[in-house]
Amino acid sequence: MSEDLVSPPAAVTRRYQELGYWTGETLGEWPSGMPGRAARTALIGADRRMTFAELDLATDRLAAGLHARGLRAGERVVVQLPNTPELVVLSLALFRLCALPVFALPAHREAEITHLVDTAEATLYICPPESLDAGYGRLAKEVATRCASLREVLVAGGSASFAALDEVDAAPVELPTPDPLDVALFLLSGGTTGRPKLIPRTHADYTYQLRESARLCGFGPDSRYLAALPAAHNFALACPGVLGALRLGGTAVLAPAPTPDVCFPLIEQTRATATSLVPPLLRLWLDAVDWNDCDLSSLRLLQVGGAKLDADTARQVPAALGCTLQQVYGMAEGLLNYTRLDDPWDVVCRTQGRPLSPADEILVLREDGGPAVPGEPGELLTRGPYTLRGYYRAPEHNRVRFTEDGYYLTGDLVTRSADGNLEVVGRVNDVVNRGGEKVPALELEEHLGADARIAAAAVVALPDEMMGECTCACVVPVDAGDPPTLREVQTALRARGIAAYKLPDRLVVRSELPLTAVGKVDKKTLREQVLAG
Ligand code: OOB
Repeated sequence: MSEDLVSPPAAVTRRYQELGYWTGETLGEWPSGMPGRAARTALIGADRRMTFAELDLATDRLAAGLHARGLRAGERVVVQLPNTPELVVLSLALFRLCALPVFALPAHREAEITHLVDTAEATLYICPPESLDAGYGRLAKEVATRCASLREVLVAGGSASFAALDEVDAAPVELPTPDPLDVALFLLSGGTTGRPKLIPRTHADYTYQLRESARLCGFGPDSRYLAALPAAHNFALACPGVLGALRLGGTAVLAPAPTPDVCFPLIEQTRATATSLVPPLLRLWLDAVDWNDCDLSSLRLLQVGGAKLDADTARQVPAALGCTLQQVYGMAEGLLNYTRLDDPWDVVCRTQGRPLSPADEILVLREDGGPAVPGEPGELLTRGPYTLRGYYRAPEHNRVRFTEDGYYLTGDLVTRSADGNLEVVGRVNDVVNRGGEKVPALELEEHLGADARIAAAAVVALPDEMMGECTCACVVPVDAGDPPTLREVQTALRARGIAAYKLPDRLVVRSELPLTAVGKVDKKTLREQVLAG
């Protein structure tokens, strides 16, 4: 498998080891030295609680059961489970077996799952329960027939055609010891174009990310992290997320859905102290606070990231939810930027923070390749102790997404201020090219979002005979009975002092915007919907 992986030069590995960033720690084991860990609550799911002792035993038995069915170190396993204790037990079991989970999201379907199984040549696919969505039954069958590398499909909760994950069980056996420099898991690239790519993450880089993120976020043994977003996504998994809370002897609470009707009562019941959301969900939570009577007072930290959060929404968080806000600008590929808990409030509301590690190297490059000065937008390039050096089995892609000296081209347009904080101002290609005049989608979206009559907005390019492309604003009105007209939107934008060429040419009113698997606005689908009329 190693020829498919791109590793950093040996000297870089040595440097990260000497600096103490890459240690001998591996993901399936807890760091020693925490008295009383066994009796503490590790996991809380909808219908099940587990102490660390129970979690460890369940993990060892599942690992042994999988081993007995033929699963061996180095094999890849596509894992697609909702937020349940089973997801955590399975992940830890795979880490202990040195088998490599490929973390798919519950929203993925045939096209994505078959692509992941085929690319990883996975031998095992773990499918979500049919009780959650009848479509999963079909999905399991489809994947089993189409993917030649698969030896087995296991279904959570069981099914008529496949063995049940819950029944895989055996007396614990001796397990291999992972090399901390080995790949431990694969995350998926979050791009909204093309198929998801596989991101190899090693024990050393991922444990470093967990450790540093937990320290930065003030996590400790009393942290109770609520996974509202899919726990298989980097944000909820390890920033510091579920794995970060567990590592310190804290508790992970697994929410079956991220909506306020599910999460608010869970926060009250479990006294959750921290959680993370994408901006569209934060807006839902803020709206729900008015009619909610749950006690949210245990919540100390709300992390928001995954897409740009506007400063006005950010400012509402402490009064509405009674907790601190932290912006997180991260990517499955590695680099994480956080606002710090003691940053000035204005920095927390207006910026997406700065890199987690002193060893994160950042370049902000203008279109002509020169370095951008503070405040000037450019593409963000990065390399560092937890950023990939290449996607798995994607040499053509790697040639264009990495520089020769190992920097990853994020495709994000950012500005960096003199104090080092980053602001995401767009995507390199998310620009409407209106006859040569460039309209950055995110910039226009932020102006639209500031309109009191607009609840949510997304800007997409549509084909245009005259200009090549024209600008289409898709908006969700605050009052569905009284949506704004194109003329009214244009007038309001003009009043904000923006250039005429940036005004939208078309307005599409929607009751909601399509979302990606993790809850960001899915512009690719939105554009297809608009084109289909
Ligand atoms: C997170 O990871 P991915 O891999 O799903 O998506 C990464 C991309 C970034 O390159 C950027 O374009 C966008 O999502 N993004 C943000 C952002 N956080 C991510 N854009 C603006 N503001 C932010 N705060 O989305 C992710 C991974 C770990 C932690 C948090 C988010």
